[in-house]
Amino acid sequence: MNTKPDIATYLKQRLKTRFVGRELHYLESVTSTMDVARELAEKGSPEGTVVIAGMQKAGRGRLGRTWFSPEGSLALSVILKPSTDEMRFLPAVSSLAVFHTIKKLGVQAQIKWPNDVLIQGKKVCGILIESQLESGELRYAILGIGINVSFDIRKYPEIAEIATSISAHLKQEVSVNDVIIILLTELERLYQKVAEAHHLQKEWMENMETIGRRIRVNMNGSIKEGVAETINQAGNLVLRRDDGSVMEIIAGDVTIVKD
Ligand code: BT5
Repeated sequence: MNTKPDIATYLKQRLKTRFVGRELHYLESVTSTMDVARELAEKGSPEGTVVIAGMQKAGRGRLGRTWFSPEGSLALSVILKPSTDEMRFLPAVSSLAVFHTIKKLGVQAQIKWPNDVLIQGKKVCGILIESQLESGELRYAILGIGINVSFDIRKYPEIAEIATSISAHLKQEVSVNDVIIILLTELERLYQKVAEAHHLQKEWMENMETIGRRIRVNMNGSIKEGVAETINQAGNLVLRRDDGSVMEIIAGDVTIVKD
């Protein structure tokens, strides 16, 4: 693997975490950090191993969608090995870690269920969680986080209207390495809290723009509309339809319907 030892060493020296980033690979350019992390997990890399890319050539979102991660964006994947039961907290842990990271940089963000992070309604971060199961038990999960730190979104017409970056809000350049250090520190802090998951759940909902709003959910082409009532213990969205019935949404794309 063509890692860049200088950046990896620099980041490891600055990180004060216990296990997240103790094994850390920095690659200048990759297809997707998800693929590299998966290879490492298959070879037995420990929990907390982090793969960071300076840029991705084939970054991906859910359902094979494209994720743009040019230079100036943060793209990383982390190998985690929670219990099968704790796996359901990863969306809360990861989106809250990003939420706190952005807050520490001086910008107020919001979480959009299940795990996008927005600034003033525009997407600044996407999160992808892939898991590997064996006989119904989780072997490992790969948590992929992409944050638009410091690049000019206007150069990407496909996302220019829907996306934003941290630097656009701070009106100055932001160091991707600084954001990596804060993010990995927050991620470890929150991941260690999964044992007190009800606190996480509460904090997650408090910072979610989706709750209480009228929304439209697209589940692979099937559209449902109603009010987002709450997030249940399983991490699923509870939707109250206009006829009063209640539906549990496990996965889907949410749009806020303007009143
Ligand atoms: C996501 O998918 O939001 C998950 C993105 C995860 C990216 C990380 S980067 C590190 C790791 N390596 C990877 O290859 N992936 C992970 P989804 O909810 O499906 O949203 C995808 C949609 O977001 C696209 O169809 C675009 O509309 C939009 N999009 C693409 N690039 C974007 C960007 N840089 N900023 C904001 N929106 C973007």
